[in-house]
Amino acid sequence: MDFELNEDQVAFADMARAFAQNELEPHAGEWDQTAFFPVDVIRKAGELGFCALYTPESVGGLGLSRLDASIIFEQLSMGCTSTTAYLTIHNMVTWMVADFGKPEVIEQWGEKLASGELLGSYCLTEPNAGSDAASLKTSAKPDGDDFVLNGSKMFISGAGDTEILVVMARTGGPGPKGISAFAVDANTAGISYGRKEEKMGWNSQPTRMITFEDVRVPAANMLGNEGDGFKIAMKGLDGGRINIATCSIGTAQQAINKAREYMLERKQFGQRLADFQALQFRLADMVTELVAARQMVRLAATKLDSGHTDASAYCAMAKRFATDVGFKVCDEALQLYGGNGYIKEYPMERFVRDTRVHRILEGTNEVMRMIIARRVLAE
Ligand code: FAD
Ligand code: 2MC
Repeated sequence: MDFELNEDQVAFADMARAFAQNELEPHAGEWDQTAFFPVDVIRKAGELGFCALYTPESVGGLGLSRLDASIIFEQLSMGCTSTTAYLTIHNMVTWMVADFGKPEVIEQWGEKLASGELLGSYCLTEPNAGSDAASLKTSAKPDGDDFVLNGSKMFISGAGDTEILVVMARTGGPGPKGISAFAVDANTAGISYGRKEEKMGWNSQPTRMITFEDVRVPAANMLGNEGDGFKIAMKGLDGGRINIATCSIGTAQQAINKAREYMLERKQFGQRLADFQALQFRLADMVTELVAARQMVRLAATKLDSGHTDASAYCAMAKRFATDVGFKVCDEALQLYGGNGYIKEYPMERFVRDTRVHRILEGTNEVMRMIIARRVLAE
C-alpha cells in the first residue's frame, strides 16, 4: 500500500492546479453571479484531455484510472466547483458512449466528445422518477430502423447547451430490465427544452427539463443491448459518484486554505483568530475529516479501477461521506470568516451553496445508504 502520489499523478495534479488557478478561479464568482456557462473554458480544458480523463485512448481520451481522474478533478474543483462538476458529468457521458456505443456511434461522436468539441448530458431523472430511477416512463418504441422516444426528463445538467444526450428510456416492461440507453443528437426534431432553472448553486451550468415528442433515434444509437440501459446508467454513476465526492473534497480544501489565511490575519480581542484554541480545534477537526473523506474517495476509485465486486458500495460510501463532510467543512469555514463569510465578495457562501447539491444529486445520500445497507445485509 502506497498512499503517496506517483510522479505522473503529481504532474497531472500540477497541470490541473495551474488550469484551475488561471482559467477557473479568477472567473468563478462572476460565472456564479451571472449564471454563465463557460463553454470556451470547458473546450480549453478539453485540449488538456480533461473532457475524457478515463475514456480509452483509442477514442481520444487520456485512458487514465478513476484514481488519477479524481486527483485531477480535485484540483479543478478548487478553482470552480460548479464548472468542474459539469465537466465530471461530461466525462461520464463520454465514457458511456465510448464504452457501450456501437462502432458507428463511437466513430461519429467519440472523439468529438473526448475533445470537448461536443458536450454531453446524462438524462435519467424524470418528474415522477427521481430516487426510484427504475420506474422511469420515457418510452422508446421500435419503428423500422429507428426507436421513437416520448416523455420528459427533469433537472438535466447542461441541457439546452449540450449536443449529445445519453437518454435512459423504456423499451420493455416495468422495472430496471425494461430500460435501454440511447445516445441522442440533442438537436433532433421533437426535442424541446424548458426554462433554465434558477438554482441555489451550480450556477455556472444550466439545468433544464427536456421533452421528447416522437423523437426518432436510429436503432444503432442504442448503447449496449436492449434492456441493458439501467445497468449502464448505474455503471456510469459509480464513477460519477466518485467524481461528485471529489468536487466536494476540492471545494472543502479550498475553503480550509482560505479560512487558514483569514485566521492568521483577522484580529479580535487583541489576538489573531488563529490564536484562539477553540478555533484551532475547529480547524483541526475540519482538516482531519477532510483527509478521511479524501482517502475514502481514493479507496473507492481504486476499487472501481480493480473491478472489485463491492466497488459500487464503496462508491456509495465515498459519495455519502465526502459530500456530507465537504458541505460541513465549507459551512465551518464560512463561520470562521464571520460576517464576511456571508458576503458575496468572498467565496465562502458560494462554496456552501455549490456543495449543498452534492448531497442530493447523482443519487441522494439516503439512496447511498440504501445501496450500502443492501450490500452489507446481503453478505
Ligand atoms: P425524490 O426521489 O423525490 O426524493 C425526495 C427525498 O426523499 C430525498 O431526500 C430522498 O433521499 C428521499 N427518499 C426517496 N426515497 C427514499 C427511500 N426509499 N428511503 C429514504 N429516503 C428516500 N438527474 C439526471 O438524470 N441528470 C442530471 O444531469 C441531473 N442534474 C441535476 C442537477 C441538479 C442541480 C439537481 C438538483 C438535480 C439533478 N438531477 C439530475 C436529478 C437528481 O439526480 C435528483 O434530484 C435526485 O436523484 C433525487 O431525486 P428527486 O429530486 O426526485 O427526489
Ligand atoms: N452497476 C451495475 N449494475 C447495477 C448497479 C451498478 N452500480 N446498480 C444496480 N445494478 C443492477 C442490479 O444488479 C440489478 O440487476 P440484476 O437484477 O440483474 O441483479 C439491476 O441493476 C437493478 O438494480 P436494483 O434491483 O438495485 O434496482 P432498484 O430499482 O432497487 O434501485 C437504486 C436501485 C435505488 C440504487 C437506483 O434506482 C438509484 O441509484 N437511484 C438513484 C438515482 C440516481 O442516482 N440518479 C442520479 C441521476 S444523474 C445526476 O443526478 C447528475 C447530476 C448527472
